[in-house]
Amino acid sequence: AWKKFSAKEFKTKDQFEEEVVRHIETTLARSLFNCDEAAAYAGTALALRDRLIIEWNRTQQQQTFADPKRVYYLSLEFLMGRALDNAILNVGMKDVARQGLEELGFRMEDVISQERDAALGNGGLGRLAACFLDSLATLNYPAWGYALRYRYGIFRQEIVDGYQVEVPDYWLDFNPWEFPRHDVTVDVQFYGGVRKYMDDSGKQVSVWEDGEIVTAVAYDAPIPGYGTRTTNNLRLWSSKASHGEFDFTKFNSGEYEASVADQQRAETISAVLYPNDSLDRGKELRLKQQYFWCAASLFDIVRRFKKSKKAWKEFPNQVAIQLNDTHPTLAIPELMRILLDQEGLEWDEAWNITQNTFGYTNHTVMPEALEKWSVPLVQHLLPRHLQIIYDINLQFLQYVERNFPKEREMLSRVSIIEESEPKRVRMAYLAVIASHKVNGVAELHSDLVRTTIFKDFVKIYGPDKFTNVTNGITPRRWLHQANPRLSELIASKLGGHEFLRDLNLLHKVEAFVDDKEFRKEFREIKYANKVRLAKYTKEVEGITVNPSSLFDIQVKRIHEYKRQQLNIFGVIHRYLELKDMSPEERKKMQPRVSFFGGKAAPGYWMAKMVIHLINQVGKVVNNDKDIGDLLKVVFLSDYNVSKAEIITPASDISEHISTAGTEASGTSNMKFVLNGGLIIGTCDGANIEITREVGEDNIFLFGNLSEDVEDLRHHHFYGDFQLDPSLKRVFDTIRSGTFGDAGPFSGLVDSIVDHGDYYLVSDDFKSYVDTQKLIDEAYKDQEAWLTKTITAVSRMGFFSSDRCIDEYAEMIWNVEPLPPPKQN
Ligand code: 26Q
Repeated sequence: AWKKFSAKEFKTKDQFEEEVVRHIETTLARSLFNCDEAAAYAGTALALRDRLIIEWNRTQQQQTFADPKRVYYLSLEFLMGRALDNAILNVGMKDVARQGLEELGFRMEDVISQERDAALGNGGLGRLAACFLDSLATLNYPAWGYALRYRYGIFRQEIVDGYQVEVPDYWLDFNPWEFPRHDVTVDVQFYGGVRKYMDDSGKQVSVWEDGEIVTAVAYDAPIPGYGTRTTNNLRLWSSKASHGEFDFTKFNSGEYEASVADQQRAETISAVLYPNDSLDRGKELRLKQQYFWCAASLFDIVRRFKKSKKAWKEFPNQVAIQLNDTHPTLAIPELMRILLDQEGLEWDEAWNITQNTFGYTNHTVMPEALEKWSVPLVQHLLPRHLQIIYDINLQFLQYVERNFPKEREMLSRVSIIEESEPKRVRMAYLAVIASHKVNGVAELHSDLVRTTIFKDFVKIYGPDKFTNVTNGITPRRWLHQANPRLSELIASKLGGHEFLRDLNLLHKVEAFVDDKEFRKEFREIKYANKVRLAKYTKEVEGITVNPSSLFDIQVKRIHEYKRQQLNIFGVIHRYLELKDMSPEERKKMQPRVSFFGGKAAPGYWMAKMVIHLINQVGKVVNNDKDIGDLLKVVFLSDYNVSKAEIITPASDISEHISTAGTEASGTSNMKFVLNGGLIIGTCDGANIEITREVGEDNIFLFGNLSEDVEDLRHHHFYGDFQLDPSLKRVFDTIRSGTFGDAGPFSGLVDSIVDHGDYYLVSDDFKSYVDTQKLIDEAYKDQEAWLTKTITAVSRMGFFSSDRCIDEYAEMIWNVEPLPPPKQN
């Protein structure tokens, strides 16, 4: 039905070609005679962009005119990946573009792969934000994303001698998707001091003055929805020196160097994405980034609200702001500052507005990963905000004291200010106190949010403030784009692509689970996707793998809690068992390829040693003549969104094996199953809900449960534990130098043997290895395996980010879709 929205479409391939050529010749000033793939990409992107802009403008005008309640999604990360493929799909031009490019002498896939990823994120949290934008537009919600325009995205990972090397990712050379708005700027203040005085009416007024000013410039990117004309906006702020008086003074008086230095210092704020997906404690520049972005975004939101000339009490009826983790928590004291100091509202009214405006999404319950900023740093950088935070805290603690007079020990526990040396601001507590809803990202995680880190707050506010919205993924990118053949197969059986807008329709696929023809095609598609990954592996990593092997994949950021070490120790164990066998025994074994991929934070030593161990094991195993195809180990370097689109459809098994209770949700688990792969996983995060949906027979669960973790750690602490004997043998092998110098690996081994095995690798080792054996057995029955995968795919409808966004809209934001007007 969406085909009829012709405004975004080219009528014919000739018209499309014409536009591509016109852009290459004029916009790019290039001759068609030396038109390479890069030029073809640029021309295609520009031609398509013209179509997007029409609907983008239309949508924004419609939103301005109708002035509905809008959603603002504040996220320091949007891991968008490539835009062209998605844009082609969403304007409904796949066939036209393919044919047109072919006539010009190009394969569409090659042209699409010319684009650099927009890699403005670390991992799950950033990719979730990108999926949410796709769903918000697809469902016609009036919504904006706000982030920073980093000049450098997440670093590129190279592997040199088996070690990770970080290379800067300068991605802006040619970015046709962004539109600088040099007329949309905000001046943001830092440092300075607060002056208080009484105004004529005797009211106390605070003025924040004498600070340094940095200017934020808006860069906008269109976010087209699928099967709709709605095209939303992602606004990225770039920092530059303000054109205030004193930089000019310097320049005029001949201090060119000092003037340029000031300029560079200002530009540094939005220069680089922090590549740490847990914490960079105490970095002043990170706090500056957070405030710069919050202040610019809030100014923009308030400016838009004020245009409507509504009373301030209407603000929460016009504006919903979602905080993606605590990174944007400064938006809270910033809104309070605007309302109190600039708009002259009374505290209670300002507080009411603030609480009803914000929602906060938590993504971790690991205490060491919760953001805390030192009070002296906040005092120095944001003196007025610190006062407001103290005032919020005072009001809150008085409320607690009044309502829980017998629980005075609770006060220091729930205080926003941690009484450490130095004192620190607990950002998560501030976010909880100032939001009307707090949500976790999977059921288990939301339970843990309520019973562990925010337990006291559940008591204070009641349970209704805390809720769950299980994460989801967009089926447009993670099914249709990544796996076009599977998407078309499903479309052919379901009579169209409607399932891409309503993923629950997938349940109809289950009717074909015994259909011979369907099964054959489904199997062929999986095989073709494995061949594609094998080809990529050969070309890029130089390793030959047999696509008939069982493909076992673990791709995600490298973290101790995600336990890639458990996986690689399991691989070593498998290698040792294979070595023990006679050639006859080996012949009965299931060939397997273990793929790994993921970046380590640059300062995270343990994670880097895990990468090194994987590469060293690969070197030995892949060249062992006894082993041959029975086991290969591949580290896929520089894992990112566009590589995930190749990797995800190629798994037979993917690994989601975090220590129970540590992975808030996980989202790649959903992607793999949706693409016809099964999971080996712990009872953690969304694995639990995936199990409920697909059925226990269609997933391989292992390991200790979340409720047992505390006890097990206790046993370790009192030295009351036995290292798993198979794991001990793995460690002995590592120590003997089988995988090269054992020195670098001592930390990995010692953390388990001597330092309490915090992530319970030893406790789960046997269960893990046994489950991998079960998988080998199950895989031998290819028919039964196929049935499992088809069944699982058909039951994945729940995990669409569309479902997720509808839940946020109803439970947290209270916003309605604004459908585009019908075209005549
Ligand atoms: C914080 C302060 C300073 C520097 C960096 C950071 C920082 C940056 C990124 C902290 C955390 C992150 C990213 C966290 C993240 O990706 N969490 C994941 O979120 C997913 C979406 O909800 C979940 O599926 C994953 O379980 C969760 O780990």
